[in-house]
Amino acid sequence: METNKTFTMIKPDAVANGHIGAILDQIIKGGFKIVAMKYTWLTPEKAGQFYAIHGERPFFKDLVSFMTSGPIVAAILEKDNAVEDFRKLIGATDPAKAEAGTIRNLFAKSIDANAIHGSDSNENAKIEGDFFFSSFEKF
Ligand code: FUP
Repeated sequence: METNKTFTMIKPDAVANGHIGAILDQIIKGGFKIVAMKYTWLTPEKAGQFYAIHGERPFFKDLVSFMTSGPIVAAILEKDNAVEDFRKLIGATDPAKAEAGTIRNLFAKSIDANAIHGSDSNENAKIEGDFFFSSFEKF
C-alpha cells in the first residue's frame, strides 16, 4: 500500500467563499505536490456513494445536501507520509477544535461546512482517489 499519496476535496463552502487559491497555497507550502486535480460538482448520487460509510449517521442527509450545494475541487496529493501529514495540515473535523494555522482553523466555519476533506488512511486515499480519477498515475 502506498504511503505517499492522499486525496482531498476543497468543499463547496470554501469554493463559494473564494478560498481555492489560498488553500492550494497552504497545501503547496506544506510540501504537497498536486498530481491530479479536478473542479467539479457532485451529484447527490455520487456524494452519497463517496460518503456511504456515514450512511447511518444522523448528519448523512445534510452532508450530502451540503456537498452538492456547489462546486468542489478534488485532488490527489503526493508527499512522504501524506495521509498523516495532510490531516495535521487541515486540523480537526470541528474547526472550533482545529489548531491555529490549520486550513480548517483559517477557512472553516462549522463542523459540517468544514472547508476541506482529507483521507483518513492509505486504504481510503486509494479508494477516494480512484473514485474521482481514472488512475493515480501521471498522464
Ligand atoms: P473528517 O475525516 O475530519 O472529514 O471527519 P469525518 O469522517 O468524521 O466526517 C466526514 C464529514 O462529515 C465531515 F467532514 C463533516 C461531516 N460531519 C458532520 O456534518 N457532522 C459531524 O458531527 C461529523 C461529521
